Amino acid sequence: MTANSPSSQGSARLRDQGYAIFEDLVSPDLIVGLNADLETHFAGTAFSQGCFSGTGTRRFAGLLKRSSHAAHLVEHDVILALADDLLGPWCDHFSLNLTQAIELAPEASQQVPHRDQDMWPCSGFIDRERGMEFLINVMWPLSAFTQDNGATLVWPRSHRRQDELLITPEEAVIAEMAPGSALVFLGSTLHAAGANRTALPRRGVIISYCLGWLKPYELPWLAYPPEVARTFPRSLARLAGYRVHRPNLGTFEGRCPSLLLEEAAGPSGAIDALLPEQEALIAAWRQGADAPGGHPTMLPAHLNSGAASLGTEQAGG
Ligand SMILES: O=C(O)CCC(=O)C(=O)O
Repeated sequence: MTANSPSSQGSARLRDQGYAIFEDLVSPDLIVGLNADLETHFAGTAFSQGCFSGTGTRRFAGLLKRSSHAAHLVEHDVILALADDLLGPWCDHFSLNLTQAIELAPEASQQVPHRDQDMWPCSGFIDRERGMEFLINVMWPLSAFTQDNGATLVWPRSHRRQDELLITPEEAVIAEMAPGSALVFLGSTLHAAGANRTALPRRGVIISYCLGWLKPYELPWLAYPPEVARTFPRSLARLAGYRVHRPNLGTFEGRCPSLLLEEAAGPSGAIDALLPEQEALIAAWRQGADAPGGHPTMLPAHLNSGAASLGTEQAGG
């Protein structure tokens, strides 16, 4: 990511404002194709239930198996660079959290303002000054988003106001945008779907990415079982959960679940997936423990600070 690339400018804006709109990120034709592929799914989906989703909305997930166009959005290079910049420092790798199509029917009322990171209770315990984010969200409009049809409402800089559950409506911006553009916002940013006061549905697609060690909103291994994930480009399958998160998290039979992408998968026996610094730490411990007169807790002084952690029961056991 270069200093003046759309991603680096976008990252700076996201860190500052908590959201950014990227215009003309993909061709409107791609969005027309995606919308056409999703048409029958919208038609066949019942209204959502519950006071969060909103009764006048239709939602369905698993978009990667419903339209080949969805992969272009999921793996958009500007978006992946943003996710890498904002989430990368806090995990071994980030993962797909959700792909969901949303339709606001005419007369759908405004959604309750919320922050998506509240799904994960630990998000309330972190030191906000360190800038840790759990998620980034991308809203791709399928129809033009306007004030009247329920364009997403975003509260600028609300990621810096975590102690305020709600902020006055006057402070919200209305993310009006055309198909081909995208609204990106942080998991810590207050937002909501607006109210649709028109006679036509407002449609959009939400694609979100989270820290790879979090439980995702949508379980990708159920949405895309191995026989489906095998048809994806390898990079997409990895994003959709077929990748171990070091150390040793999210395995299948103790191994990286990417083994399920091979037709002839049949190996047995766990294989550690550790970060180089974890391997070095264990090697240092082993050296100390195996030395004549060595003690099992012996580590070189620079590693024995308490900051060094194996972070895994299996590796440490
Ligand atoms: O549809 C929108 O504009 C936003 C939807 C949303 O924030 C949600 O469902 O969590």
